[in-house]
Amino acid sequence: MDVKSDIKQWLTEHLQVPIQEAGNKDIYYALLLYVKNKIKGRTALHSQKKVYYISSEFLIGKLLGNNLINLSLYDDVSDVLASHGKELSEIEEVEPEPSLGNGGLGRLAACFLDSMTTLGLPGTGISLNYHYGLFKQKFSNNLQNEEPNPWIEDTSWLNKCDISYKVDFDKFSLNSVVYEIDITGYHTQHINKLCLFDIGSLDASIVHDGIIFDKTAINKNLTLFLYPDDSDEAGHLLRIAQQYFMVSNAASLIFAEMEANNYSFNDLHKHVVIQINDTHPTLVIPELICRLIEKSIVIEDAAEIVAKTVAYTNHTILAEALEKWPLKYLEKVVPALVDIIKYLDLAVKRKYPASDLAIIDTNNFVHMARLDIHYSFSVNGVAALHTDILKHSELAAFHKIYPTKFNNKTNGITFRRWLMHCNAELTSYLSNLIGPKFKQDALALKTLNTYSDDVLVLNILQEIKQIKKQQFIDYAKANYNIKLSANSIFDVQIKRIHEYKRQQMNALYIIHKYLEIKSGIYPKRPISFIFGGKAAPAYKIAKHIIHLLLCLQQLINNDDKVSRYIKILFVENYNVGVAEKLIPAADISEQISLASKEASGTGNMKFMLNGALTIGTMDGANVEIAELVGLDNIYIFGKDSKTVMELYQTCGYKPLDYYNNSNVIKQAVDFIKSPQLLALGQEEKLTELFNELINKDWFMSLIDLVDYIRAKDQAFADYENKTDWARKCLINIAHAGYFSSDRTIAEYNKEIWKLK
Ligand code: 26V
Repeated sequence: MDVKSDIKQWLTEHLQVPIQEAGNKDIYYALLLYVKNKIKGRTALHSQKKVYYISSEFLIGKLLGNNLINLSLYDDVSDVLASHGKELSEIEEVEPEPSLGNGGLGRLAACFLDSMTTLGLPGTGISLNYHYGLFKQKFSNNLQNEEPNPWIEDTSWLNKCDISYKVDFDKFSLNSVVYEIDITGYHTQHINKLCLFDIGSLDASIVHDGIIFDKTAINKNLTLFLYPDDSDEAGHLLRIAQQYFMVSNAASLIFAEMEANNYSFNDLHKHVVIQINDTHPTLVIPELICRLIEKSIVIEDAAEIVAKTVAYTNHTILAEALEKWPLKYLEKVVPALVDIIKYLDLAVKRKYPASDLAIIDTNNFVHMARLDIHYSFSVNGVAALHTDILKHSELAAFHKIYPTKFNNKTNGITFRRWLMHCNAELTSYLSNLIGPKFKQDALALKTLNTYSDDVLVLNILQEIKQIKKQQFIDYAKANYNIKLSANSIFDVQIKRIHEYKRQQMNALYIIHKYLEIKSGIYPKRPISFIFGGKAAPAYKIAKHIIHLLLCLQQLINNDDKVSRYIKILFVENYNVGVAEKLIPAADISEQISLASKEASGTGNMKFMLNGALTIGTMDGANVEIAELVGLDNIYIFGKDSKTVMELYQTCGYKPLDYYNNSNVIKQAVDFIKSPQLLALGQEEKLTELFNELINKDWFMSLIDLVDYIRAKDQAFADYENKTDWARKCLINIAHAGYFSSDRTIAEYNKEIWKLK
């Protein structure tokens, strides 16, 4: 039977009514089962050595479209549905998005699974099955509120397994329940698995008033939320319990697979490599040592074997994100590991007495990253600049004693999701123009360069951008009740809300434009400023920034005169699905972190691939983007990382000086406390943000503001020369191939994992 008939037959059999009469949700379930059935016979990749990618987050996004693409079924399913008056894209909409991640770290893990499978590398992802995910962001009164984000339905991609492991905590044990999600690769026959550990005794009814719950009831709450509030001791203990539960299960799984293959535990490192994604899975190190000791291996040898098995990826240099746990908390949750950690610490101290290398510091805090570095064989950063900063500044003391452990693996993104799925129009056009090779080998996009002076090609690229913009305009109208102009420039900043990412600096630019318009200076063309992102529930200033942006949104969008020129849209509950709609529609990609602070960024890569131009600092992977496309095709501004790091060292930055010495800065900052905004927002919050900016401004928004205004105004002026602008877009697309996660994963394998 041909594929279309097969699809049609399946749908007919699995729907209660004719296809044209069926509801979208029913069609979605039928397609989900169809895909699952197609995958059923597929076996997991297998070889002598396997990678276990342990991560507290896997931001996998909706899976239907992605799986259909990987299985080469997308077009056929789409055609069958269309012939019955149904749109596949509308069916995809009803899939709930798994809420298993927070930001770039989790999305990277998801891209990596896709690439591992596509490249035929055996790997298992390991994490937890958080029922309520991170949280759902709701806006009211111009504030972020948090609600549970339930995403698991009875029919879903999760497959319950019949294995269970016992996890011993100090005073009780929990038996795990294991769910697997099959990970397909692009045009490959094998699959990999994402293994999500859960508890059977979860009790979601303990959650009340948003995301509040009894943090001490570990047997009921362990897998409720990702990153539950840890501002008190009970929260800390819960976080440790989550991390321990994840790695203890990982160890059980790994040992079970070792045993099933009859491998000797002395050879663990020959068959297993564990990539730990940031410090959250660090406890896997003492846990594995503990398990090897139970197999009668002496602790010295066990520690050596584990260090040859574990590789650590660092994703941040921000001090507050580098985890350290009070030893006494670990004693309360996992006392069995404390003796091992103390042993590992002593062994380090004997060899390297310097206090900044110690795992346990003089205040009895356990530094997870230090544990990772001492007891792993590889430490990698995620972009060239980031790795450089790790080696020569943040982790210089470690680099000195372990020079060969350090290496760089510049992040990447899967082009299946971030081009082929989210931008079928561009994919199809590129495929016709330069041939389909780029779908397997992203570097083949370079061929596009030969068309950089072809006006016809440049025009079509602009037409595609307009189509994607119109699609987003329709979506925004339907979902946010806002009318954006197709004639406006889409200037987009979507990412977690954090001071170092400097959404506040973007807000100051918007205020600057608002004041200009009020004084009679108008932009040549309307601009749509689009934001998306969540603030950590306990992160006060980040929430103040959201408050400011929402107040500005209300002020500007309701001002008939101003809103003809500028509008703001802050999308509620930003997630992977929204990113897939917004990125192809963007003209300008905001990558404006304070130089040295953004380890890599991956949104920057997604935007360039979809023909948006970057406004950015010389930070993270922006540096590599700038090198690839050349300075004519990116808008770089601001102080560089060296200058910034010197300013930190010398305490040389005084925001008040910048505020007092520039009218432009002063007027923009003062507006935060203007009567217009105070009428819409809370005085206390806006004042706190104002004071923070002029007195502290830890991430130096004011030092870069004037240059930022220059770069943005330049970009907006350049946009008016449509052909030149389209050429810049083309050059960005043509150079995006380097940022395929297939390249990144091939490097991980060649230089770290060595699987085959
Ligand atoms: C740390 C912590 C520590 C306290 C509890 C909550 C929490 C949540 C996440 C993290 C890790 C933050 C690190 C992170 O997300 N890094 C991002 O990693 C991306 C992928 O490598 C990279 O592109 C971004 O630049 C980097 O910010």
